[in-house]
Amino acid sequence: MSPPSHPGSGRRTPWRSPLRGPWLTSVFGLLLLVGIPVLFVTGLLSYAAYNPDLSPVNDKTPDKGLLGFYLFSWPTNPSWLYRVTQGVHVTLGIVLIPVLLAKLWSVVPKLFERPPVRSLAHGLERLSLLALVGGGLFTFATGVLNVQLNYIFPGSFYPLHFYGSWVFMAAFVLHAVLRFPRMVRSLKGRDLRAELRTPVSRTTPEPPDETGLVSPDPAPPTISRRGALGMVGAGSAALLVVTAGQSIGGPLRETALLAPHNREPGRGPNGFQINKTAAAVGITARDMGADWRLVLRGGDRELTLTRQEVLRLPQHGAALPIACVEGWSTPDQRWEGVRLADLAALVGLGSQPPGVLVESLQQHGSFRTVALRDNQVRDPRSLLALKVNGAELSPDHGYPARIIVPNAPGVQNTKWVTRLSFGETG
Ligand SMILES: Nc1nc2c(c(=O)[nH]1)N[C@H]1C(S)=C(S)[C@@H](COP(=O)(O)O)O[C@H]1N2
Ligand SMILES: [Mo]
Repeated sequence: MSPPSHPGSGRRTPWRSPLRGPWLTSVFGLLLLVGIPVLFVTGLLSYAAYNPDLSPVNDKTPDKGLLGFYLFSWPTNPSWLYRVTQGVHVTLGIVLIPVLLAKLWSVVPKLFERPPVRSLAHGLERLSLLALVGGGLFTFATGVLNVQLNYIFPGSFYPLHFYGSWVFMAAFVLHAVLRFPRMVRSLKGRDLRAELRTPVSRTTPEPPDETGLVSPDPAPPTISRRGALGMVGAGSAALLVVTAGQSIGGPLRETALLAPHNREPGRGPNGFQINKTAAAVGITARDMGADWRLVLRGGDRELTLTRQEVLRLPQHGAALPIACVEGWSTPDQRWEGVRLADLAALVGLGSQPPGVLVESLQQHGSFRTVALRDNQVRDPRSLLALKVNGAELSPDHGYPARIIVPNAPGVQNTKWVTRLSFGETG
């Protein structure tokens, strides 16, 4: 190998792309500056929608402390809101992955800067970059693995994604504030439209500047900036096409090639996506059979009903979706059953009913119990559903009875319900 022979740089750097420079980094940075706050806000809303401050059974991050400062009582209106916010959260997160990777690629020489620490200030800056890059990759990775149902991290998804995102956002805000003026300057330095007309043959490096992003020893171009932006854009567009269908539902669900496909619901009235099947959580035909009872509790009153008795109570309908935290959702299904408020009245809590602790037949695993807030119990569309789309609930959709509440995350729509304790939070 010949010794390095270029002035100004003692050793040959491995990062020689002539595309790297403050302008390209700023284009990716601007996209993330718009997208990541949307991810953060929709993520915060999703956490609030779980009603974590209502009950320990709802709270997956009991040590959140001040990070729960913003929690509020999640509304039941409009009924499609969580479908939209969580669909946006998951779809946008997936679509931003190529942009995130491109941004990292564009600054990679900075990440491997040597010496790694030059001064105290420089050391602090490097630490914040570690939180930014590490926190960002970690938050995206946990999110993707969770929606792919292939969650391989040690530890529960919720606290890891929650705390990871706070670390990431703290570093992100600092980074955005410090770099904003430079980003604006860099973006003004080149014209995007002109860049989109420039082929490889006329692609030249950006002028060297103090950012250190421009290679001191650039290689000849093999792709234009137009090509690089196009590649990232095409990657994001492809991810959008194979992801968004799971949130839109209906026929478009078929296009969601990246969404979990291992729980085919079949056709007919119960032919919409299933989260966990009865078999998967150990619920047998016997559990759901003639011995099933619904226990209602309110204060010191308790009432036990058979399914026939529940069916004889006034039945009401509501058209509501199921919207999972994983981003998939169904269009409105037509549910029929007994209003939660009417069930509260049966145990003497008729006017202004309180919240309720819902318990499932399910013995093991997550989501077998949930606490619902009073605003949810009081909504006339909140049902203990016995039927869907005109048919009995299927075993996998929660037979003999399940909760359905407007604008609630899927986890709160408990299946195989056996006990409702009004005024209790668990
Ligand atoms: N008992 C019980 N109820 C449950 C669950 C569960 O695992 N166990 N999963 C919840 C989740 S996360 C979702 S998204 C919805 C999905 O309902 P579906 O399978 O009828 O579509 O059920 C909820 N109810
Ligand atoms: Mo879910």
